[in-house]
Amino acid sequence: MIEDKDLVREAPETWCAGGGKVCGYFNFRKQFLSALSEYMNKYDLSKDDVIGISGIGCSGRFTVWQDLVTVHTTHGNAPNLAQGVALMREINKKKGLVYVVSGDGDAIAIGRSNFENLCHSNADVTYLILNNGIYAMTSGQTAPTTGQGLKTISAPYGNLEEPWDVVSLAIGSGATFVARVSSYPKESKLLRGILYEAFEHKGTSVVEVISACPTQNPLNKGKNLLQLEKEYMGGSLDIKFFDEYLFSGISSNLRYAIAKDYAKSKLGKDVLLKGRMHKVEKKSYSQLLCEQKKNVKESYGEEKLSDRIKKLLNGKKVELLQ
Ligand SMILES: Cc1ncc(C[n+]2csc(CCOP(=O)(O)OP(=O)(O)O)c2C)c(N)n1
Ligand code: SF4
Ligand SMILES: [Mg+2]
Repeated sequence: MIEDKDLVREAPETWCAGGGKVCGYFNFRKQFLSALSEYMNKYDLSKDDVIGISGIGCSGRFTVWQDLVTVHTTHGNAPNLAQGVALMREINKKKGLVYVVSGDGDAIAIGRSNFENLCHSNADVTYLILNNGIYAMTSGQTAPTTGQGLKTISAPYGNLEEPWDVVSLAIGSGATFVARVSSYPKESKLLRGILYEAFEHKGTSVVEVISACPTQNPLNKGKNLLQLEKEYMGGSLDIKFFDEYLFSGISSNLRYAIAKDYAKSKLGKDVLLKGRMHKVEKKSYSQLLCEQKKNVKESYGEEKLSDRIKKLLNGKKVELLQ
């Protein structure tokens, strides 16, 4: 029986924890360990069956404290590494879990195309994005998730761009489980439940975790977690609110877009939707590849790949356009 504490690796603490500046990531870590230990016990997984991959940033430190098979990889490259690991595990029929923890900068700026490719492949990876709306580790530069107008050290007269919507991006790219939740203590039950569901989901699951950074985010500075939690709870709404009268007969990938539009036009203010937004069953690229490998053997026997291509070319030569 695995307990939460068994999954912790001793390493120096680097997240802000003093002087009223308590990082929102701590509660995420607590709920993550709790959901993961339950998941591992249910499926009888050992520590070698769980692969954790993270990028760079304060969020990237996450895997350093996990006593599992972990990789602290380069900025923006966690999704492609995870996709490759998931593919090999599918081919080798390994049981277990591949999870990624990325910051918003890591996932949506430098790693965005890798993130989209992962979602599109629907590889069996749980991708957790800690969104504090800022590049925290490097002192508070504008991130793709920073609010429009916010003054930061890299946009001193205000950020001109609208923030990227992580949920829309994940759904549009093909992820088959997508959710948004915060790491505020009042939402711990929702966070833990969604993490557990994401672990259970077969395919790419993306969970955006809204988190406070009272040290580097100008919107959070000078406020304690309780104040920030109150602001967040007042400005967010569970998508379930719309279930009764908006969603009968609507396909899962439209649910979030419709609810978002409705919330903006009917409730008259920007409400941040949270909860499970999207869930469908679909084969992953790796599953399709394994199936194809089997079928090719049955249909084409030992035919050489070069002979197959020659047949498809039907005597024509390939001309390279310059
Ligand atoms: C290739 C590369 N580019 C830039 C950096 C510098 N860098 C380190 S952390 C970071 C920002 C991290 O922001 P985010 O991913 O949101 O994580 P947070 O610190 O907010 O948790 C940047 C730009 C780097 N380490 N590697
Ligand atoms: S700088 Fe921000 S994100 Fe980084 S540890 Fe401190 S509070 Fe957390
Ligand atoms: Mg960040």
